[in-house]
Amino acid sequence: EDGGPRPPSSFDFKAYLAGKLVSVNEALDAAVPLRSSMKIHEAMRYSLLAGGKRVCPIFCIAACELVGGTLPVAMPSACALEMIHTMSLIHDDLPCMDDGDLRRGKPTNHKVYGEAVAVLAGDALLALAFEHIAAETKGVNPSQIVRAIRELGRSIGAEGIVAGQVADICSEGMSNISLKELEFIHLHKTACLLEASVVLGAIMGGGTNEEIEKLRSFARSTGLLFQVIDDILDVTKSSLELGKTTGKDVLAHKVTYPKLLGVEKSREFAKKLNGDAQAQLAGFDPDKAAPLVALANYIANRQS
Ligand code: GRG
Repeated sequence: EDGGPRPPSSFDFKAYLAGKLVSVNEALDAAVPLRSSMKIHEAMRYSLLAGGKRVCPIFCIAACELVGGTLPVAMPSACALEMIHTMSLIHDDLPCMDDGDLRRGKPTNHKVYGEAVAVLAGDALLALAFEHIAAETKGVNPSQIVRAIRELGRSIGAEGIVAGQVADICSEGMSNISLKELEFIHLHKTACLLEASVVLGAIMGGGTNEEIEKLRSFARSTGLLFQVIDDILDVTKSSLELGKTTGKDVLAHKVTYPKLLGVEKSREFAKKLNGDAQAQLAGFDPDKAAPLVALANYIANRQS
């Protein structure tokens, strides 16, 4: 026993995940209908509905339900988060960024639709995300909706994901990146959207400020954890598999946690981050916190 909170044995995480995945995929399908023969909708749907773990939407819904909200109240935000995650992947795969050929097991958006349409599909998903929250969130006080939209804008712009991506690009080819700089990149590129996911869920669910801040802290640790595990998986996976799934020769030069700390210390750091995350959930009802406890453990233990 390491003392961290454990999900009650009655909680069936596999069934929970499968159920939420179906709900989220149905809602995403409905959110971007295929209108007439317009190429842009086809391009948006191509990447949005290509699979993916739906990590952000599920964290959003779990946070909403933890503070007493319902699934329908969280769903427009959950879909918006996946739209933004997907558009960031489309843009990240472009030749001017990571130049990726494959994403979610399929050719990348620009390989199928061309660069111009891929840029525009990303732009349209970003715009739709905000429209979708404003148009589809029902039964929530407008001041909460405005607060959520503000949080979302901040988390993806020049103080959020974009800041992380720019820092990442500027660090390319530099071998002397510090741990602090690496953490800045990951906190912004990856943790910001997970933070927004959980915070939006908690806001829509009517959480108190204290609950929202605990969940924010939980998400920042979990987001960084996601990236540390990603870095560890990168070195433990075979190079053959890596070539198939990632951008061209970016990885050879990429600074990662295992490169700076070694694999063992990176694993210890991951364990610490999971402990920090779980500690933020200690004050909540254990039954209600079970999904988030299990989700953080899932991130910590994932093998792919
Ligand atoms: C957000 C306005 C805006 C612009 C985008 C290109 C860019 C700026 C940012 C790059 C962000 C990026 C690609 C971060 C990495 C995020 C990450 C953890 C990707 C992997 O996500 P998974 O494993 O993928 O959850 P699936 O396919 O399962 O969804």
